[in-house]
Amino acid sequence: MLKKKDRYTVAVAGATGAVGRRMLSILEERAFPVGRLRALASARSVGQKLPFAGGEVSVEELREDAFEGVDIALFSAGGGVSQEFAPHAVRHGAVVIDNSSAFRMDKDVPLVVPEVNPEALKNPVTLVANPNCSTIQMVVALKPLHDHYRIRRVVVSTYQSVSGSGQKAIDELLAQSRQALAGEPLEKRVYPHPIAFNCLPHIDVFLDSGYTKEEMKMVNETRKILADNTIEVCPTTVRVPVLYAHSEAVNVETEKNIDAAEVRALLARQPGIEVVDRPEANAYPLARDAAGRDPVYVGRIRADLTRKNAVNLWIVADNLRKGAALNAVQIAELLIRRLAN
Ligand code: NAP
Ligand code: 12T
Repeated sequence: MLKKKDRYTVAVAGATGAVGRRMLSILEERAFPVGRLRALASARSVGQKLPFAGGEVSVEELREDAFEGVDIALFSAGGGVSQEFAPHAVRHGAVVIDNSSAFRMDKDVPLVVPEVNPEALKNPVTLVANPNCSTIQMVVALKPLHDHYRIRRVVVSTYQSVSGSGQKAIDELLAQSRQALAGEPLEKRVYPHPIAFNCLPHIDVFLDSGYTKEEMKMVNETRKILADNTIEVCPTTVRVPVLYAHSEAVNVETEKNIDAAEVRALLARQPGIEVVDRPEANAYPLARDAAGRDPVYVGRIRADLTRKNAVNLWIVADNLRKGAALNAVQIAELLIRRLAN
């Protein structure tokens, strides 16, 4: 169980990855009270140096005994690694904040977005799940609308950047873009089709229903986080040739009458949200602007001309930050703040 301390020993499992590297830099940026930082990855990376807190940390192998003395373990090395090693971290007394989909829908595991459902984090807790990136940025914007107008149905299409599938996918988009411009054949490793100059309506694996697992995460996680199984979510998730930040076109249908100007004012007051919505100045949220930043950006807020109780939104956030590493660090902050009170 996590005990109050001045400084905590923090382990990052998957520290060399696209998300793990940001976990390190965000712990540093936000001055999280880290005593010792243990950067864990596969045997391939042992001894690699990662920048942290003005110096560097040396990568150690993720092993069963790597969690001795660890207070907080941030996992971001894939579902299989979490399934195998999270129990060892817990056995050593660490609180695990897991970024994979392995435990998110377990009944006893809190699935937390600090601006949305901090009350789900009840002490004592041993494992907390970080939601899916596309779900996180959507629920940050949906929560105030649900509180004010009671959401009945959400129809969402995503435009997801390649960094969501890790460093290899970032390398693949860059390599294929160069190959395409040079008139060379496009080499595929990560995705089943070229991602350069293309859009793939396929994220994670297909299920028997015809939906992908990524789409069903948006359905199930949204309901769990908003604690309301009556909300209908109808998703299409699409990979686009963007490096960083996911965009989403979202249609929200509510029980009460909803008004776009009121929604704009309501969202502008929310912590964690920045409204960018001045069409007359061509100002709307853009992936290139959201990359490297913390807020969830919302714009194109407008009435649904075909429905009385519905609005359309365009929601953009950095998937590696709010969609993954930042949200995980915010959960850790919430945990230690609870201890301090
Ligand atoms: P990535 O860039 O491919 O990095 C993967 C990391 O996991 C690397 O540090 C890698 O270490 C480590 N790793 C892989 N296999 C391992 C093993 N058997 N033992 C120890 N370490 C191992 O991927 P990423 O984008 O950072 O994503 C990592 C995971 O985070 C994903 O699989 C997913 O579960 C989760 N994720 C969640 C969200 C979200 O929606 N919240 C978003 C993105 C990712 P080496 O460098 O040594 O190979
Ligand atoms: N397949 O954590 O490929 O559930 O963008 C996040 C991102 C799974 C997850 C992706 C994925 C997750 C992706």
